[in-house]
Amino acid sequence: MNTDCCPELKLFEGFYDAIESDRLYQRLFEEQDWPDNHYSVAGRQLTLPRLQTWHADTGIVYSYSDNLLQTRDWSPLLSSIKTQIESYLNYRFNSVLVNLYRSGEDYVGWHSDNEPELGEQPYIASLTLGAARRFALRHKKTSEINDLVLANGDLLVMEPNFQHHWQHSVPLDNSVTGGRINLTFRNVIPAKNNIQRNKRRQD
Ligand SMILES: O=C(O)CCC(=O)C(=O)O
Ligand SMILES: [Mn+2]
Repeated sequence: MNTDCCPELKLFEGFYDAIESDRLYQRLFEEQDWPDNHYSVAGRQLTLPRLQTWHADTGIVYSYSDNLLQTRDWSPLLSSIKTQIESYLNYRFNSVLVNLYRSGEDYVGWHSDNEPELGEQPYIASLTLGAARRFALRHKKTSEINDLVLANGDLLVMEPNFQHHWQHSVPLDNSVTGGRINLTFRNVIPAKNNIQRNKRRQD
């Protein structure tokens, strides 16, 4: 898949092969205690268009949307995926956001992963398991649109400047019937963590 638009994106297709990716998808799908995706902001009832869990090292807190994301421990499975990605990239992560797109009707809207907790230079590794989905990119200044397809087992690395220049989304796609789990491994900076309350995107 073509990442020519964005030198700050590195795509490792088939980081896990199809058999291993299917196995990981199934195990995560079953073992994750997926929370309710309804939450309220300023008294308004909202629905997150996907399911989500957040896991982090002790002391790392990432708060938004009335505690929609409770910090959970690392399961042995999540830890082992983290370790494999860390050794491959030679980079350490202290947290992961796990998104379950139950079908093509689940999505994530336009945003950058540029929350203050991630610091000025966020380095994020994103693993796709399950159904292939379009990963759309929109340049912040020119509004140029590009896209990639992220397929089962693909690992996408978003190097720091990517978040400065581009927004991304996984658009709704009614032609997709299968589920997809995406794990974005991140490094939250503890010092800033409790000072800045984070107002993250809600869709
Ligand atoms: O599902 C994906 O590929 C992207 C998820 C994402 O952008 C996020 O959780 O911040
Ligand atoms: Mn993101």
